[in-house]
Amino acid sequence: MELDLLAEHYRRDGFVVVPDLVDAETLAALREVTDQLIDASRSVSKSDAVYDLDTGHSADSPRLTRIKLPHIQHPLYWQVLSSEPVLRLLSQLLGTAALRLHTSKLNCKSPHGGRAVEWHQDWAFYPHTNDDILALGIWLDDVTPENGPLLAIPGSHKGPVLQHCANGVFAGAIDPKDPLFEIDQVSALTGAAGSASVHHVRVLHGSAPNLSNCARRVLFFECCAADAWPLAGIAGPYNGMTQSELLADLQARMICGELPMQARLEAVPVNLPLPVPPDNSSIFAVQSSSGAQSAFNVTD
Ligand SMILES: O=C(O)CCC(=O)C(=O)O
Repeated sequence: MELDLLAEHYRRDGFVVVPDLVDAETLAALREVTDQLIDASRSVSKSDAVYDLDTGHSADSPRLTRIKLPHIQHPLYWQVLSSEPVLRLLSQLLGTAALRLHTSKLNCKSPHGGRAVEWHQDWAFYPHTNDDILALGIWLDDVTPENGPLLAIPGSHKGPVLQHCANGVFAGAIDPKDPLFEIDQVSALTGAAGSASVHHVRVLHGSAPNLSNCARRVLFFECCAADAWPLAGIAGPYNGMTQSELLADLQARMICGELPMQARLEAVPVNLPLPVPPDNSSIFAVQSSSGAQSAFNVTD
């Protein structure tokens, strides 16, 4: 699909599938590096700075929900992020060549039960001064209706920020019974490995457990226009930093162009992700430790 058309769909729906974003050679390299990282998790028995372990993880059968910050774990991931086809796509969708990485993650859903991600808007976790922010998800495996594809509500990026609280704390998930949650409108984003999804920071999305025989691994890069300045965030990269550390960190995250010293303020709705839930070490921990209601209480 032409970039202009992709951008039109993205602006209309708040998400779009990009067929064959990475070539076969790059895909093979990404899969190899990721397999090695997953293999190294065999010696890990507790979630740590690199791995989020899923239920049933063992040395014999590694099961992860996530590899954290893949761009820090291996240089190939940053190489792919800063490759020509990815930069062209990001600049087109974000409307600027000055691009910053907010964060990265490699979400893994193992066959037979890989974890659901409850419905949420990323914006609820990390509001900024403007919402020119998106998540690019590069598919390392084929994504099918059965292995827990990203689900999204078209047009929801233009609507309100829904309530993401449960039991008096930030839950990182909406109430599935929220009357503003139009579940009948849902779209599933599926396609071949090497393709990618892009979703806007305000689009309502989630994904079901993986009930199939096939793994679903997605390399997410959350990227913003460089003049989108972070307002607050939990489970985010800037917690506990001094102003100087924050500046150095934002500079280190520039994918291309310069970090401007002006923030662009837009009239965007902002709910702060507070109070902090008991465990904010990852989205999975936020959603489960807050006692958020599941929209996917399916059993295998
Ligand atoms: O992995 C997925 O299906 C969804 C990921 C997501 O929404 C997130 O990690 O914020």
